Amino acid sequence: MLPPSRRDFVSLTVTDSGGYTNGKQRRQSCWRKWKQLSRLQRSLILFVLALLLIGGLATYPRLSAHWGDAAVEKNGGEGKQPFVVDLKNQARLALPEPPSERKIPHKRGPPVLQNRVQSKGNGSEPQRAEVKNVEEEDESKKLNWRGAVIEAEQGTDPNAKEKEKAAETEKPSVVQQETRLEAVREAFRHAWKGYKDFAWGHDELKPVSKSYAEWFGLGLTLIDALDTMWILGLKKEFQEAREWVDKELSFNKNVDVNLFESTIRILGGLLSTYHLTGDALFLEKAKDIGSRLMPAFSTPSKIPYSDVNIGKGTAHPPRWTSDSTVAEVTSIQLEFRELGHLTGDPKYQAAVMEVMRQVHKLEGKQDGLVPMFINTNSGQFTHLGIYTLGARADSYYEYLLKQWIQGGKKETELLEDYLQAVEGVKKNLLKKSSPLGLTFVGELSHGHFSPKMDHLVCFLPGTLALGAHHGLAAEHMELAQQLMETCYQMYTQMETGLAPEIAHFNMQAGSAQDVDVKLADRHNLLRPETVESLFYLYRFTKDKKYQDWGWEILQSFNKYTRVETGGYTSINNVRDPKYPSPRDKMESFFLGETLKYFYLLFSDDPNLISLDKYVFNTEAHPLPIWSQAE
Ligand code: DMJ
Repeated sequence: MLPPSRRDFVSLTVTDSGGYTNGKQRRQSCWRKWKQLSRLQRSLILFVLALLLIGGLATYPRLSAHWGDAAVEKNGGEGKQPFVVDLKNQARLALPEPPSERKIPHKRGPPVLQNRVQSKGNGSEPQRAEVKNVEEEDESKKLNWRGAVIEAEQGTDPNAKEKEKAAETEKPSVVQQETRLEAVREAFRHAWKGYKDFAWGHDELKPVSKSYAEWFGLGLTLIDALDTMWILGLKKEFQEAREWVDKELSFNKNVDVNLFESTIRILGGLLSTYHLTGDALFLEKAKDIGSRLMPAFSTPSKIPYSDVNIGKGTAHPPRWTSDSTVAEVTSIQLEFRELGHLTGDPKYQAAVMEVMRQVHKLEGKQDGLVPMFINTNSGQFTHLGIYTLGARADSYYEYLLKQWIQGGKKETELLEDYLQAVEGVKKNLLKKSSPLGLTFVGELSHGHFSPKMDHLVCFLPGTLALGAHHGLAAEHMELAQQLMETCYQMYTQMETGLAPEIAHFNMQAGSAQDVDVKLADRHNLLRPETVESLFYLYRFTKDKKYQDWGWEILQSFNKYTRVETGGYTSINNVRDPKYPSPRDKMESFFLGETLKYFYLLFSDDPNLISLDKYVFNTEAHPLPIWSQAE
């Protein structure tokens, strides 16, 4: 037994580490000393050792990690597991394991977009924000936050993030664009079904009576629609129509045709289809009809007659007059100039430019505005004193600008006449309506202003915008935008959402609405002018409101003019949604122009008939702009 004083204390003898001792001896003396301790002392020592051991084990991983981290940094820090690299950043450790679809974003945009769009509204926004922050941080460090190795393509596109963001905002509009384009294709197919079933090879479909009408007997609708089918990508329909042109179309017919209408629809349609397809069949047909129309120019004044018999080679004015319409004789130039260009035969260009030369010099204009008639004997304007941008004068103004563009902007007389006419419109025909203060184009009759505006005038916003695009005054674009709003209001203020043929604008303060329509003017012929201008305005401004306005108009056409068994019909009354009164006629320009312009309006592709390469004739057939060198 030990004395009590020694039982209460643990005594450890520390040997002098500097002195040499034999190990065996030391073990023996330790053991002896241990044996000399009381049981209580030994228990206390064992307890303390056990505590030290447990504490040491508990801190081992942190120490191990720390050592590991030190080793990583020494080796450059790449290719390691994230928990090792990110020990200093506890936020990273807090991130959940990313779902597998999140591993896609660096590879492909759209699938990620979908995930993100879908996750909207699921209450997952905060988590998305957290992930995004970490991704951004990692990008700067060129280290994938997931610890995976970044693939070469992922790491080398410095704009990947911007592209992904842009794609995210574009996505809804891409879907919307395709929906609208498909709606136009569907409308075309529906119209074409009616034409095919009931009017194949004839001029116009009568969709209600399921029959057809002839005007020239030349398959007018089919030819007018050729390039529309090409642009809309309707290959099967186009092939069927080409087959008909190849096998059935003959201009060797004893038939009177209107020079202007057959030039803009048939010659224009064939030339444009030739340019778009490169198919020589259409050029051959264009040459054939072009040469057969030439007798119209054999008049005392060289101002052409309105009608030609393409089988007999004779021409004449209408039975009741020797006058021709000014718009008609001055809106055939783009087509004959292009025919001359393609054939190398100067007679085509010479004939139509002689008309322009004479009209340029004529007396009887008011500030560049032309009367509506011109005499084929004297070559003088007749019925002086009435000035309009509507029927019988409209496309004169359009073709001044477009010939200048077609010819590479060198023919200064055409430009001068156009610019003077725009000033003439501003000075004499522009007024504001009530209550909305819409800018509209009225008419002048022997010095009296009339607030009457044809739907035909709605070509003007598009033409003004085209001129501004080709370098004319920016104020032309401002006027274009004002007039575009007016043409849109001509639709929205009607009960059917469709414009009348002629509108009268209220100018007295306090009027209930801007647009009034006379009983005789309430018809809608499926005309294209407003949609045409919407197309130009959208192309040049990229303001989506123009597409939305066009979309509304297409809905209205579908609601009130679509005939169940196929085709669309013009209607008598745009103010009666209960009974718009079908007229049982689908004009060829509905397929040639209206649906084509809808399609181009809804497309966001500026190269789909680039307005720097093509100029549209007045029937919406694109013809090439000649290069500057020509
Ligand atoms: C088309 O034949 C042409 O757009 C022409 O310039 C005017 N009339 C119809 C369409 O409204």
